[in-house]
Amino acid sequence: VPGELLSPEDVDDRYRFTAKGNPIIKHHFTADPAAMVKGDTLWLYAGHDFAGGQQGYKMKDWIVYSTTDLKNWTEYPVSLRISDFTWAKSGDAFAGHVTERNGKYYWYISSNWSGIGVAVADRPEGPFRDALGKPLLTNKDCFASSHSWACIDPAVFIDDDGQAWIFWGNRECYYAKLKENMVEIDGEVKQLNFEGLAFTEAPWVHKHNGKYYLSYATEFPEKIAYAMADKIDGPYVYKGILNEIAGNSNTNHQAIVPFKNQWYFIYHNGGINPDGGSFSRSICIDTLNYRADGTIHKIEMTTE
Ligand code: FUB
Repeated sequence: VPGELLSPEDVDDRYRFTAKGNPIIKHHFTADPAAMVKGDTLWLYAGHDFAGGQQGYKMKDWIVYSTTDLKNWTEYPVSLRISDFTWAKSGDAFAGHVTERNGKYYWYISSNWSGIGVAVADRPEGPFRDALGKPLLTNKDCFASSHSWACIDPAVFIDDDGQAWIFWGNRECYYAKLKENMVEIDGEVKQLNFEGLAFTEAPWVHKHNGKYYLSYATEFPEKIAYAMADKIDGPYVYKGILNEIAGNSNTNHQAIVPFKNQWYFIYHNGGINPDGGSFSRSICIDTLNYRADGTIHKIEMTTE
């Protein structure tokens, strides 16, 4: 049933399905993709939207998927709910990001008004548990902010030298180093300033041929813009729009990963008829291709 919440009680096994074009998942509404590649498997961590008719971003849990060929997918029983974070008073399962370090999997999540937390698991599909029992970052870490939901949308990047970084924000983009344990901020929180179209939310950092790429949602309805830098903390040089407004969804939120010799752009639209829309979103995957100078061709959104 589209949008219906899964729970361990009613899902006793993994659910397998075959993607037929975009959106790739048609039996749930899914949003805010975060992807992690490990060996021959792409792991997809998704927000779980409600079925059509819902107003507002009021998701209660996240869902984990895996694939080895982007066609045949496995969905796992829900392993992380916003209620697992007792401090997340607003109870909205906003965007997250998963990364691995030293054999543990860290799922950074955000909750509207409550901040950013981190859950940890021994396996990529979970079960995950709140690692801290308190937020990792709160609105007071968004020192330049004029509004109360600035502390959302974490994106973590572990650089080649082993240093982990976390980026996040709404209206302003913040960043900090993470300690080796991945659950403590190391040093100062800083604000990232860059020219070009204004930052709305959804930062994602990746590296290609020695260059750093910061992609992010801009304007509203959102497009995805990107900037490039020689160092992870900038200065970032604005390069343009990477992805236009994704159909009938006001938000756009990207994950960018290499998988089996091709880069992919994973995002959401409101593409399931008749119920899809800004609050009932669906994850899509398209290819991402670089030019010789390192800039990126605009994403061609497909339905095939
Ligand atoms: O899904 C809730 C919020 O909408 C996310 O945190 C933002 O990135 C936007 O997609």
